[in-house]
Amino acid sequence: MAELKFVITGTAGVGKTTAICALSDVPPVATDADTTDELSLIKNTTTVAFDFGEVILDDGVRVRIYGTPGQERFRHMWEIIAEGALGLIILVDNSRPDPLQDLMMYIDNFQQLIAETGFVVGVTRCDRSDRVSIDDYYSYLESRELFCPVIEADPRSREDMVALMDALMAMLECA
Ligand SMILES: Nc1nc2c(ncn2[C@@H]2O[C@H](COP(=O)(O)OP(=O)(O)OP(=O)(O)O)[C@@H](O)[C@H]2O)c(=O)[nH]1
Ligand SMILES: [Mg+2]
Repeated sequence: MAELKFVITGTAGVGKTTAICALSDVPPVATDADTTDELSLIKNTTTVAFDFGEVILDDGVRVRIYGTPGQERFRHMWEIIAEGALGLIILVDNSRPDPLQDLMMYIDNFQQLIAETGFVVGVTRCDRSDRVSIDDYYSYLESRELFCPVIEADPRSREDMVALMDALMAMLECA
């Protein structure tokens, strides 16, 4: 049976673990530990290794989804998780001080994966801040000669996350 591997990345607290819990058709695996630093002001736990979930598509294809740790001190995991991946979902927290800078950081770090496969951008916490618009994301990507779907997505919503995954699959089919 065919298998696909996708990766979800983005800043600490953007909602990667939440997204995989919402998406997964099997009990998800998380490697969260208690937060100890300034992140503890925002939430109680953080991913220290990876998240794992699996989506079974209508045609029986299994999509294995791995989430990265968001904190930069665990960035040694990013390359390991990216190995063999066929697509990337970058989640961007629209309520952070400079979401476009965050996006740039993840595009730069996953440059190879992006060049070899495809990626989509999911913008979270649009309910908390609309300072940066979806058009601003498209303008930024265009300035870097990158073209991909940018979609508002609440990681708690399975429907939103499925829409992101569908957009990624459409991108991959076009490539
Ligand atoms: N209101 C609102 N809350 C959100 C949204 N996106 C994420 N959250 C909340 O933000 C938190 C995200 O936490 P996690 O899923 O642990 O984030 P993470 O990206 O896995 O973080 P690390 O593992 O630390 O990198 C959860 O409490 C979500 O409910 C959104 O669009 N709106
Ligand atoms: Mg996490």
